[in-house]
Amino acid sequence: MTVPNQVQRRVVASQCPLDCPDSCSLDVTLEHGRVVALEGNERNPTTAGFICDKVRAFPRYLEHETRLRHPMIRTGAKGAGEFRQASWDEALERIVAELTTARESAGGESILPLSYGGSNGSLTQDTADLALFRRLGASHLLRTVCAAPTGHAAQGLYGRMPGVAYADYEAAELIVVWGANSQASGIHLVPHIKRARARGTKLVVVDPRRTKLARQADLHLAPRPGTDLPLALAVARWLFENGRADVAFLTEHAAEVELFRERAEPWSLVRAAAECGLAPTDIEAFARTYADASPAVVRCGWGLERNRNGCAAVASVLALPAVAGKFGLRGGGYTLSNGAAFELGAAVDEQPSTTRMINMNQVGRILDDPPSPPIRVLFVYNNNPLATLPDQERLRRGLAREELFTVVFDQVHTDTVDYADVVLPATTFLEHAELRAGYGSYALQASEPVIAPVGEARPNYAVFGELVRKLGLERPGDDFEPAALTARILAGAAPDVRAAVERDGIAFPTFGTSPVQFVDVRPRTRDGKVHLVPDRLEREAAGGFYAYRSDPATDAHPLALISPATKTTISSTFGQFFEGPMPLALHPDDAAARGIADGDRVRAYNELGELVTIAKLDADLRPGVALFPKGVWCKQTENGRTSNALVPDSLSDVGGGACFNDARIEVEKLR
Ligand SMILES: Nc1nc2c(c(=O)[nH]1)N[C@H]1C(S)=C(S)[C@@H](COP(=O)(O)OP(=O)(O)OC[C@H]3O[C@@H](n4cnc5c(=O)[nH]c(N)nc54)[C@H](O)[C@@H]3O)O[C@H]1N2
Ligand SMILES: Nc1nc2c(c(=O)[nH]1)N[C@H]1C(S)=C(S)[C@@H](COP(=O)(O)OP(=O)(O)OC[C@H]3O[C@@H](n4cnc5c(=O)[nH]c(N)nc54)[C@H](O)[C@@H]3O)O[C@H]1N2
Ligand code: SF4
Ligand SMILES: [Mo]
Repeated sequence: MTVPNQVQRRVVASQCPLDCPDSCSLDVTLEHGRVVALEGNERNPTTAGFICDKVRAFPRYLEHETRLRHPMIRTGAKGAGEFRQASWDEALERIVAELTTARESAGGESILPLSYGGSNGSLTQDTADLALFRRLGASHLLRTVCAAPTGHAAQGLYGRMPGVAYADYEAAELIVVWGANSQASGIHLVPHIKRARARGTKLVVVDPRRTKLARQADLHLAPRPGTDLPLALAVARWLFENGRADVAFLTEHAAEVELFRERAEPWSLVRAAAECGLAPTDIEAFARTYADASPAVVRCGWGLERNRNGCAAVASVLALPAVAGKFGLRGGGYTLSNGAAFELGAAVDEQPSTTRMINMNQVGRILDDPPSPPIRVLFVYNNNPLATLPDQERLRRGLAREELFTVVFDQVHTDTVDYADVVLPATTFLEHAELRAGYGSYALQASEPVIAPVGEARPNYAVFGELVRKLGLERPGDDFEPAALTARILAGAAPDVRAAVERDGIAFPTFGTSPVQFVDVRPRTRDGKVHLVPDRLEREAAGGFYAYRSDPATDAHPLALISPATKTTISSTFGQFFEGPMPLALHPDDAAARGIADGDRVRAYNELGELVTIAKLDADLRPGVALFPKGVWCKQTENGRTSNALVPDSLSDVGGGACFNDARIEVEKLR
């Protein structure tokens, strides 16, 4: 018997692939084929049944007015955001024609794909897109907007050895959270820190502002942004000088120990303290607490990489557990990214790129002051550059160039979409298949689409696959369907991992989910040792690795602007939900010195641009530091600019990383 109006309700499994270390496993509730709720489940133990509020509200994102539902073609001026609806055929034909003309007239390097893919797994980035752009001979994009400095440091010192699992923080006697804001950007570590604290574990936080965790810490060091390098080297020097270095461990497991000691030598407590704006006694207290505690673990975040010293700063922090001999015990060592926990095969079989390399942090410069050949076709996907890349003014000028043909392939109508010539609508992770390894939690998960695409949205693998065919670039054996891509990726995995993904949709690394460093996992460097001054980094760093570059502040622009993550967005994803002006946070002393009160309209500026918004006084900031978070959409500020209008396109010491927190500004009150 059928019951009239009975709600067809079912719960299906999925995973969250957003750019967050936790990689939650999800239960998605469907009613009549529509998503009505997302919850965390226990399949991925890290999720432990709870997820963040932003993804819990994902049904709103799926159907929001900003969602792109159809291909579109520009009708208004560049940047005006005026389009007419088009068919997929018309949009793709136009793209094919532009790609063909660019390639024939100026060579493949006049084409630039622009993607980061932090919120994408192994099926929606570096599959059909990689095949397309390699076969076109397009310029090669260096994906450096995030994690390039940390990646180089982690690779150089430890060969990206997997880190301490969140749950094992409960075994630590000391937890150091360094340049990470766990309450916002990786929430599943927080309950373990709480439980550890309840049984007496000490907590040290290193952050230029008093975060929620810093407020609870036994010791909060608030260095000036970009000075973690002298701070960590001073701690290393103190360990060596005071007989607290683990000589036996270093002799057996580390290389370039003496050279590293020499690099730390200039940084006495007093000199480092002056550079960092800290008390020498606080640095010493930290060094002593760290030396005394066992097990001791460092959660190293990404806040310390986003500056001129980024790579060496991260390396100097990662060197501490080796110098102090903190490995070999559960709850001892460090955590950074666990993104290399699984060995996986390549989704597509393409030759390495030999074309010119373009650093994504300098795309504005490349478009605005074109090299030869200039970029004629810019293809943006998995990225919202106008909101998230440095030197926003320059990028805006570059995107406005009439002779540039820009495709933006996105799920929603972002700031960047306004500058597109052709817009393509993309599916979300609930509408396409995905395979994703967490970079915090130890899980590799596969998910199937759980709903039909919204409007005419299509997955990346389908659209790029079709472009390959339409351009006549197919090769025998091409198959960009999710099943074939997944099979090729899993062919490179350990047999147990492959079997578990195929059977259960989730797999854990061969070493399990709670490895003890130097017991269950070891450095994956060529000789299995920790390299304290890795050759490659030494060669790449001007002036040698660990050379310190001083603060870029000037008398005209004395305040350091930092732009960390917020709880309500993932980079700029979900930015459309933000209501009301995002304030610029200032320390009360800095505000008072400028006659600025809470709620005043202010102008933050430097030689690159300006940001007009309201001021918020925040005594949790270090004096001299201002904050305007990442992820804000240009559309939502009074003058259509975000922190990135003030961020230089300079690069970190090694790895070509973005220097978001090297923005130096002045702020004035507006009437
Ligand atoms: N909710 C949410 N979660 C996220 C993201 C998000 O946007 N929202 N983004 C994801 C991504 S892409 C990333 S890369 C990670 C980033 O997550 P985190 O590693 O937490 O990085 P940030 O948010 O950039 O900054 C973290 C902290 O570093 C501090 N900081 C700034 N400059 C310095 C410095 O020079 N030294 C030190 N010691 N600290 C400094 C900031 O005040 C901030 O509290 O989070 C991921 N998770
Ligand atoms: N000022 C300042 N700026 C920053 C930072 C900072 O600290 N300060 N942090 C930086 C960091 S850590 C990061 S990681 C970057 C991230 O910057 P972005 O890479 O730009 O990340 P998002 O803003 O999340 O934008 C990703 C876009 O891809 C789209 N997308 C998602 N999935 C798909 C898909 O399957 N197909 C297609 N076609 N599109 C898809 C989303 O809708 C979204 O618009 O931002 C950086 N920007
Ligand atoms: S964004 Fe992070 S915390 Fe939120 S559901 Fe996704 S993985 Fe979990
Ligand atoms: Mo990031």
